[in-house]
Amino acid sequence: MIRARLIAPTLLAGLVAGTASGPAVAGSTTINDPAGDNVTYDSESADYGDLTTIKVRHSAKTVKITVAGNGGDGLEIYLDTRAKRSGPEFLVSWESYLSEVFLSTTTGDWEVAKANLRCSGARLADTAGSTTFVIPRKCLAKKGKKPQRVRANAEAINFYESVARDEAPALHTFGGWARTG
Ligand SMILES: [Ca+2]
Repeated sequence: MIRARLIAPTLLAGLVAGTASGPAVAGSTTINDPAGDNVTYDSESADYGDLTTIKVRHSAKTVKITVAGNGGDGLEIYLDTRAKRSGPEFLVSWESYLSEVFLSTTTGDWEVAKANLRCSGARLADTAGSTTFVIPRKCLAKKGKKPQRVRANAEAINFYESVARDEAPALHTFGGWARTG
């Protein structure tokens, strides 16, 4: 069960979102983000909240997002499912000290629109060195129609400062599309 939670809006919300075109559509796509481009504070280790690889796999029933690197306090994964609408449609969020995965809808400027979406089957699959979010494709449907393609932006979040430590591939920018295989 997805729990209600208010999510702090990311900073720098005024920037224009999205990319005009992306790489070829495929059942899976990978975002490669440089190591060492994260922001750390005080005594945190150098790799705290440093994202390196985000893989999106789009199958008949689920969208799986696997994040490699260091998630730090937690992660926010923005999902774009409609190319014609500005910004993402959904936000998948997770805090490192909780086990729940939260799903929200988003506005065109990357803010939470409706939190606490009911999404039976949304879960976290934690494996060594990476974190995988499993989102049933039906939860991403619009008027009963499941998305034909999905692309993602990932942020490692500093919850205390409400800022991103690292963004992949870049601030308010999506990776390539992953069409259902
Ligand atoms: Ca990085």
